[in-house]
Amino acid sequence: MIKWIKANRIPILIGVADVALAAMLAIAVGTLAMHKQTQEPATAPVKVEKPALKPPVVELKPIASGFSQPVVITATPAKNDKRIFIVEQGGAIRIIQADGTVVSQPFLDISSKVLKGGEMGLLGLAFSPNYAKDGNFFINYIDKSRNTIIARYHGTSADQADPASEQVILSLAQPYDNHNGGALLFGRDGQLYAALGDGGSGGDPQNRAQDLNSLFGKLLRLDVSQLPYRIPSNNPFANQNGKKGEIWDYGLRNPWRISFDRKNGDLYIADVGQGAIEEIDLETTDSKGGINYGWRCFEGSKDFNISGCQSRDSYAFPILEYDHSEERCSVTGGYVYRGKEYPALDGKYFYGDFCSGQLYTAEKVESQWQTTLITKTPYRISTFGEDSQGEVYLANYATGDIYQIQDSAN
Ligand SMILES: [Ca+2]
Repeated sequence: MIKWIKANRIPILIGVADVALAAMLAIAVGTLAMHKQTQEPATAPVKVEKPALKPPVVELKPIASGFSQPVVITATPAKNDKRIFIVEQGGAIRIIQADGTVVSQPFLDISSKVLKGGEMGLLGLAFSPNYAKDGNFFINYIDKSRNTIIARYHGTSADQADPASEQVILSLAQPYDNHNGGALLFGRDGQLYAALGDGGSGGDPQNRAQDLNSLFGKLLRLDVSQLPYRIPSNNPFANQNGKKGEIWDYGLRNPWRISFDRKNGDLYIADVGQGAIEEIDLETTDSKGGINYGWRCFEGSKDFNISGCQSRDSYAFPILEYDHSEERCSVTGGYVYRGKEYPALDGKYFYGDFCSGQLYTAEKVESQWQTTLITKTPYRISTFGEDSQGEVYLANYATGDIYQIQDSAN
């Protein structure tokens, strides 16, 4: 609108100035100068004041249903690709098209390879930053022999991947059924980040999350530009004896969902607690990695099992934590809203609890993190996700419904 006004007014104003100039050629130069001066305010850009935003009123709009145990919501990075991909824990990936219809054939179905039940299954999906060109995407699942598998697949056509294209890049035998993590994300550095739980049981009995020679309880950072992968030379423990070079961060219990803030690259890690405290950790985009998030020494900021642990200043503690009152039991990490549709939500980090159905936002206000309970849903909030435009969604694990987070006030 502003461009239209400018483009159409400028020629008119030039015309007026020309007429004025012709009329005043015989008049004193000083008068001409004054005349031009009085014309100038009219040539200034037209200012359009944006209406002030009202306090947002968050609503959850159902956009698609019929999924079985949805655990990931994501999209390809191409801005013109408006599809949303839903991962079902049993082993299928399905597509919601831009018009809201669900493609009947799954994008990929590896259910015959997947060990299901409890916290096992198909758990992660990330599209290559160059997906439009290379067609590659990465998944994390538990196979029939209870290994965590991270594998690359290839899309054969827009709505169909090739199930025979699997190339396993990492395999890790799980000592227990639970705490498998599973989140995969590409950072703005082009590296693949993979979140792995502590191996399971309770209380991390083998102290794996603190062991730098184990991949359990870690956030890995892998260069997948060559298969199976390379260890980026600037990973914090690259080329160190007795330490796994794949590790970016450690001291995690079950980092069920992680996200990058697409505006600034900050990393949010939601780490599920043992029996008392759920936590969210923040790693700013300038981090060099190597951060110890504390498990099993600490659950949240509270001592858990400090046998063999360092002083507290050796660990990074959560920006947010909450207890298990009000039926809460398991944090589901979400996203900082950076979409365009609802500007009053900009900068708010959405997250929830799987058991209580509570949906929260968090924001840093004058160096203090503050949380707001948005609503107590009747949903089992299993995951959040972003589409290619930065709009944010969440899934109800129990019913298979997908909701978009909207602001009905603006
Ligand atoms: Ca922690």
